[in-house]
Amino acid sequence: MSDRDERNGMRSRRRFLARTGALLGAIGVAGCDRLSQTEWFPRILDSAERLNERVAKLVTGRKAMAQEYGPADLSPTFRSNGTAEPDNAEYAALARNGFADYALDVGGLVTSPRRFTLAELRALPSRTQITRHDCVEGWSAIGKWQGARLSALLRAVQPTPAARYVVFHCADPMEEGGESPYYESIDMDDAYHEQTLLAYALNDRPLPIANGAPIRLRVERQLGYKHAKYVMRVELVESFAHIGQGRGGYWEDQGYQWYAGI
Ligand SMILES: Nc1nc2c(c(=O)[nH]1)N[C@H]1C(S)=C(S)[C@@H](COP(=O)(O)O)O[C@H]1N2
Ligand SMILES: [Mo]
Repeated sequence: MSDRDERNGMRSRRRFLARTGALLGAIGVAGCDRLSQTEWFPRILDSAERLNERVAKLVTGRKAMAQEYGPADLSPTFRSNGTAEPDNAEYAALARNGFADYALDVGGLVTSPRRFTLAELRALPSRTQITRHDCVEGWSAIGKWQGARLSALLRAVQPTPAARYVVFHCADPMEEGGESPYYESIDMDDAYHEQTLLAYALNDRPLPIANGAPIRLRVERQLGYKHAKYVMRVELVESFAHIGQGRGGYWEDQGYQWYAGI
């Protein structure tokens, strides 16, 4: 979306809010007693409620929380999907050493690019949440995730005003010969969302390799393929046209939607 589109969006949103206010105002002025005796009044109320719901979505939509569950809801096992172990010699060497030498590279459109060791990531403000993971292939699992809030990491590197997306570059090659590593991207709304984490623990244990060790993204309002595993590098960009085939993710390049909201 261009800035102009965004401004137009804001303007029509304001117009919509003004119209809704006028409608609710009219109901108030007319008085409830007489109105409630008419046959059409309940229907108006009903549609006002639907309008309110739409207004609420417009105002809070991208900040709304994904449902969280309790310990009793945890799936007995959290299955692995896609890559279960990256076919990458550099990654294998890190894994052999228990990821002691791992560092997450954060750069692109940021004021202070830097690398974060696992200890530094664990020291960032964190969050623990029990959520349901939904894969387009038709399975779900509930797991307990702990990780650094992506918002905290971003505050540390200070994205420039031009930054519009966060890109996650992964360790697993998706083609023979080490080509086309898995990657994903999200916009700034999801990047600053309270439940968006760089997770380092699953069900109170260090993240297993099968689930993306040492760091994987949790972006709870979206489908499974957005949750990049084996994240090695985070890049802030204005556009992802120059990355992969330009659609913002490995599966997006194969035709999946970029915004996979649930
Ligand atoms: N790097 C990487 N990330 C990935 C994938 C992958 O193959 N490689 N698969 C995606 C898909 S389709 C799903 S459903 C989830 C699976 O996460 P899990 O292995 O923890 O179940 O990871 C996503 N992230
Ligand atoms: Mo998936």
